Amino acid sequence: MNRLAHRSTQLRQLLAGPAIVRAVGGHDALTAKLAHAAGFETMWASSLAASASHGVPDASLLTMTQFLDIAESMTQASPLPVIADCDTGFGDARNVAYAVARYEARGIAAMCIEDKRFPKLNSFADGGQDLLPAAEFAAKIRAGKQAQTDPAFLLIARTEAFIAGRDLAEALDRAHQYADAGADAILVHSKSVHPDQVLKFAAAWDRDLPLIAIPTTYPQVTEAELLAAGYRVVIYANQGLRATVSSVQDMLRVLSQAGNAAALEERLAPMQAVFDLQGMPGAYRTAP
Ligand code: SPV
Ligand code: MG
Repeated sequence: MNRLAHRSTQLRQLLAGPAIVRAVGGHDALTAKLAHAAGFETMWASSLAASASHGVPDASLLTMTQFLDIAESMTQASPLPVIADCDTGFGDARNVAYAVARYEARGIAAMCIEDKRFPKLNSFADGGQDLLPAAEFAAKIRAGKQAQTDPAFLLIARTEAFIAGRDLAEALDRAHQYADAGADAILVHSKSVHPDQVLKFAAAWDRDLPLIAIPTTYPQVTEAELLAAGYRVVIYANQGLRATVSSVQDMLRVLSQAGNAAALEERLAPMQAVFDLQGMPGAYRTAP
């Protein structure tokens, strides 16, 4: 078995352990290496980050192949299992089945698909949050699960019920249907500024499937609180991307004003750190 084939098993082992599993969002191999070095257990191959890195809206514009290449490069670059954010699954149930086969073959640990209509818009954008009928999305989950050959591969069902303004009863009903269809975990997304929605969901959740939260708009919630409520995975989906934007913006503004690069030097990673991250062979090292 090649080394990538163990990633889904690794993720299942993490899910079976006592601690909450932390995933950090990213869009490239370098981020995966930084996440690993910072101590995270898994990576989230974020559609927002991938789209932003291409300078386009997170609106189902990139192709499956582009997302797959990114998730694979993250998988290759670090020992972490990668959970691939696959938006709506790139089409209908047949597209999901095809994607599962492709992602599994490239060593990605898990795919996550969401119950919005294609083309989707990022969950925090106004409009474009139409949901697929639950039965139609459940059929996508079933098709994906039938397509996998590695029994450890995970297909995560993400409900956008709260994002679309639906109530707790609908979110739970959808999650139950997706669990019945064979989903390996349920991601409950919320854009509330309080964690109440996701905490109430967990309090009412009565299945043995792991729950996943993305605390972007309710960052005050702690990992301990989520774990106590019943969440098994927390995804810090966009903090790395936003850190990149703010720090590159600040640095380049200073550089553009300064007339030379000395003003930045103390605040920059040394070349040696870059070489270390990319695994530059010693013979080529000429870093100052
Ligand atoms: C992503 O990181 O692409 C996500 C999370 O799907 S969110 O941006 O909150 O929709
Ligand atoms: Mg996304």
